[in-house]
Amino acid sequence: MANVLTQEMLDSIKKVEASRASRIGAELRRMTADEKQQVLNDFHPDYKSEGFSVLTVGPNKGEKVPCELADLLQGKSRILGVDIDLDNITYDVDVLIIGGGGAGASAAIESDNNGAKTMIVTKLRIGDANTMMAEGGIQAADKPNDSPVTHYLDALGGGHFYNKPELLKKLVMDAPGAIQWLNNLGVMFDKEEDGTMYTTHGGGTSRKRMHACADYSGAEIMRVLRDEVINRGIPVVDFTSVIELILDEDGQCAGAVLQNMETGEQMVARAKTVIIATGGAGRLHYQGFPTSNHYGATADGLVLGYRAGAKLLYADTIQYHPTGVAYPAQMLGALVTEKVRSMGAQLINVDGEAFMNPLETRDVTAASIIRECKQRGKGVPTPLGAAIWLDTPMIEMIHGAGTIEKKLPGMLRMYEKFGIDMRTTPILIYPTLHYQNGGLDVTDESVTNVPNLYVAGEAAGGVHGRNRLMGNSLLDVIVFGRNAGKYASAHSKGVKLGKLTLSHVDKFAKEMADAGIEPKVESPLLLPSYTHGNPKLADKYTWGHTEL
Ligand code: MEZ
Repeated sequence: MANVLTQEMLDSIKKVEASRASRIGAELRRMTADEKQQVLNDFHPDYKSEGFSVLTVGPNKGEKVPCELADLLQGKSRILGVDIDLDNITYDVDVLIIGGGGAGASAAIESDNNGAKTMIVTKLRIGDANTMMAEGGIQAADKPNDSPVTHYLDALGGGHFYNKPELLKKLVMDAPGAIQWLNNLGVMFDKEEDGTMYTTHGGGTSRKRMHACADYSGAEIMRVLRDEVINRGIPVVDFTSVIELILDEDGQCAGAVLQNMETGEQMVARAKTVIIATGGAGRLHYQGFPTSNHYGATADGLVLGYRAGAKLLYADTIQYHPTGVAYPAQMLGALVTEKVRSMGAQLINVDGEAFMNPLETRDVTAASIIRECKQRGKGVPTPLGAAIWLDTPMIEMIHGAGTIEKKLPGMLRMYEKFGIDMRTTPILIYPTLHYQNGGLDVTDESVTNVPNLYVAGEAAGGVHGRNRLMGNSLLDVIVFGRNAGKYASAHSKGVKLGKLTLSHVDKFAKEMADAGIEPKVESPLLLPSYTHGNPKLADKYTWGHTEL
């Protein structure tokens, strides 16, 4: 251990150990509403005006979004100047699903149930997605002391009352059924000895409603969904990205232009309905933050939808998970599940002080950690900036020896690889870019303002308001993946498509030219390029988050 941690870290750990016994069982004060708002205003990245640009064109013209996203939304189409023969149709389906994560797979299963000719297209492989990387669990009010109404109120408060009511209602009402659906498909949830679901708290939840599969909940759920898609024989076109949506002459969504990621070959897929299930944007590294996200999380769906005329909602609100790995650097930004805090681990500063209740909502917790490091100077020095201790040995003291191995086996192994035993040594964390709270605006039938265009999962905005609670994302991909699959497949039965066109792409480019905008990048991005071929730009991605 001593060769992994610096002397300063070891000195600070002594203070953490010295205060530990007195902290166990102590009730840590909750912040008042005013205190929360103050710390958000002063320290949350969403409140830093320099991180945002105002859009000059498109359906959300005049609204602010993160600078990196604005560049993509107002980027250069990959098909500008390319002659695409829209009569040469390679795939002709009822429902085209873009994205092979939890939302895409759930949508495909329900669409298939409805008898629709369904196809998934994914730029990587099915399952290469943020769903796979989700750790802590999935919320559902299915215990006698809980109810969907209580779940609704928790999520509404967490979302600062901006959640779209009809979406949130569907999320919480369909949650118990979603758990049963997954359980019946074969997901191995943690259970009590009598077979009932084992549930825990998450930040901002007033009841224990987090259902988990140890600390690899998303991987277990994705394993089962992927098997189901494959067993049903639903076609999956992998290593193929969507580079533009196709409309018809009446402005309805009518398919997509696909591009093989290896050969560059472009193909046309005609579809009566299209579901965008492309996930998040962590790989855009807003404000220089590291990310817990999958390599493919580059906001492609937002770009495709926006250029075709679909509106965004709350695209200016981003979730920074309070506990990303801050040290060792090889794991920088990787998720340390909130479950660690829900099992009792406290957030401790360099002097061994528990400076906040660890189960405040994520935005407040992340902002408080940043304040502790940046303003109060109470962070622990690391080579990449100041960080905060997450006092993991408390878990074993509270719940008994062996708990971490049983409940957090993935995390235990991750740290062991670097010579750190989190059962006996606290771990260093700092906020990491985790989730896009907003996205494309949809109705409770998961459809956008563009006819035949549906969105599910992280690419959709509104259900979580301006801050999502833990465990409502896995729930979102299941509930709204299934919802989009049901509605898109039912709707496809009555769709009559006209002549296919890409004129909206030229129209968007003209609108940009008229507004005097020179595109800075080609979009959708598809995969992150950490240097853009220019070694000097590598500096931009060194994520030293805090001055020491
Ligand atoms: O919903 C999430 O983001 C989640 C469960 C993350 C985690 O802390 O494990």
